[in-house]
Amino acid sequence: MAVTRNGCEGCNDITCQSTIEVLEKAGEKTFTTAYDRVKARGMAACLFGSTGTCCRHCNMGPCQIIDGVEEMIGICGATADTVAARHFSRMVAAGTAAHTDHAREMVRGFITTAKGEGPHQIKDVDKLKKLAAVFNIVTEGREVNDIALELGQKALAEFGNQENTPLSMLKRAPAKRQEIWRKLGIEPRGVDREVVELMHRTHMGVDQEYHNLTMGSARCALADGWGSSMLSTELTDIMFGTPVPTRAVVDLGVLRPDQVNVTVHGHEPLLAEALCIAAADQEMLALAKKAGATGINLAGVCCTGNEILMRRGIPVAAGFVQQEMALATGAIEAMVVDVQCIMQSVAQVAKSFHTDIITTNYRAKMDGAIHIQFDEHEALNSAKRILTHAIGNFKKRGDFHIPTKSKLDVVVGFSHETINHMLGGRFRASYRPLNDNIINGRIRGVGAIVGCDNFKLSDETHEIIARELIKNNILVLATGCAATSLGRVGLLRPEAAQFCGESLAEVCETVGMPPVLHMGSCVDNSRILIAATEMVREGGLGDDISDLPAIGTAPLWMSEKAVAIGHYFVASGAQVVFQSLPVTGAKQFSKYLQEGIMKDLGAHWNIAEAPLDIARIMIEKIEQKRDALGINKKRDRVLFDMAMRRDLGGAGAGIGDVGCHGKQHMG
Ligand code: NFS
Ligand code: SF4
Repeated sequence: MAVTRNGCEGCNDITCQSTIEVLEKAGEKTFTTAYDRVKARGMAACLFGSTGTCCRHCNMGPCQIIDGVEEMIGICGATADTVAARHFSRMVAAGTAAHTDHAREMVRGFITTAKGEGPHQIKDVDKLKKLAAVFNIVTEGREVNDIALELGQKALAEFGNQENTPLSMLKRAPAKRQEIWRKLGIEPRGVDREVVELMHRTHMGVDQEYHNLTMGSARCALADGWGSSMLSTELTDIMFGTPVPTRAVVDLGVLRPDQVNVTVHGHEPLLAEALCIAAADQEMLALAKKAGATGINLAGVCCTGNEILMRRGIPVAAGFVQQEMALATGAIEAMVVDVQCIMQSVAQVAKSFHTDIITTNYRAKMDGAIHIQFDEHEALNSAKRILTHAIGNFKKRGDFHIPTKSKLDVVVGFSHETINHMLGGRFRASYRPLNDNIINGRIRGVGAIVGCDNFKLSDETHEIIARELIKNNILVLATGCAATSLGRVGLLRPEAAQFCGESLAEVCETVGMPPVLHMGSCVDNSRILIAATEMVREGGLGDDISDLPAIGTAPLWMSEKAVAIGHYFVASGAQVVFQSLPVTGAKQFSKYLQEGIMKDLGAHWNIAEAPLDIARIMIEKIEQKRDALGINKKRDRVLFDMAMRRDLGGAGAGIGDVGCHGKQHMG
């Protein structure tokens, strides 16, 4: 297969060096990849589908609707706006359902841990107590596990709440935002209920008013952001530790030629954490040695990778688009998967090698894979069973090629607590210095680059946007596969300060932090909600999230989860920019999402195609917010004097001070 710098036959503008290297070495490959399939499909993505006006919600259809053409509305009379709004809402419902089912598993695992069953402990007692207070749980004089059990049970009850009472976590939002939700009647109640209600409202013949549907989906999305995702993040932190800055490595080069390579792919960290413990187990290591390997190398793929990267410094081998490439190295003994973002094609690619795909969750099985059910009560035994299987494959490994040029250092682990300490100092953790730096203009604002990568656009997209933002002195927060791809191009290192505008570079260099802060997996976007709320609370930047000079983008989104995230950001007052959204065939609904919704929620969706256009919109919006706050007055450039350095560094808290781990590999 011919491969060039800018792509290869059958590939869609690949620029990722490790992908190019793997495909080159694969020679006359016996498998096909998504790049081949994109090429085979050509540009023939369905017109109606991609603009949101195809409806198949009942058996009188499918109906293809053309906005403005009388005879081209649905058989039932549904208009383009109704159909596109329904479709949008169902994406929000599906995305929320995915985060919710994930969160429920985490809560169940948390309860198991609180009961003292299973291999995990309550690690972050401070955070446990803070969250307990949100749920009105008395903590004084009580055993840690006792508090945790009550918290777990109350959290679980939030999923099935049937009363008209709002979710407990909503009260963490700025008061003004809570008032907006109350007035609009969109405070989410039970998390499951919001998903069910939205599925009902989008059934044939129910909600047929795009504005009402958009508000219904805002309620559902908020149940995700401030409900299930936030619960998952917080309880996972309490159980496995709140991330602190940690050095690690990313990209396919993290696979080891001499070790049993096991990749963990999917989303729920319960399984991944158990595998981490099992991979360090003497019995497992002895087994690996007996098979001729020097150890067991765990590496992450997709968001579960981000979870163990953030907390344990376990390397991430691949993001979403590289999952087939990881297998194509021929160096992986087993790819262990649970739920979400696992392409069915991995089973087909694995067949060309000695690799086994091991499914572990009864919800997610796959033809051609081996199933070993993960049991949270038997977590360690399940993990050992999986590893034993992987070790058994080591001797069968044939020709393999691990990219040599690609293995990049990153510093990850920027929870909102860490940002607090890093900028505020160990003894007076606060968002004050961040706010001050935004007010004085050294940092113009905050841009979040989140979500997936996909095969539709160049894989340089995240990098182009991030570079443009930091060049313009905008601090970047990243999560999910976007964060992995930014790590692959070296932007998650303190050294990347050299690509920043002068004033952001000064801040990064003083604190010793990268200009792109990795905040975790996709459910960890809830950390951004809390960080934004803290900034509001700190003062000087308005009194609602919608006042902040901050904006998010998911330029390469592919999953419905990303739409739920986008909508909970908007419903929380933060603008977002997406690359395409299947709503544009419905004129009024599309205009409402991109303009009119501003009146209701103080934020709106933006749609832009080219990466630089996305960055331009983000910069413009941030500057508009600065104008509105009155902090864009012209001022003389302030030189960075020692007092300011002390101010920024707080009590000398740099990355190292906050507790940087140096762990890179297990085994
Ligand atoms: Ni988020 Fe994670 Fe990646 Fe997208 Fe998929 S792994 S939850 S959905 S593709 S970032
Ligand atoms: Fe067509 Fe209406 Fe049925 Fe949708 S619900 S498929 S628009 S008839």
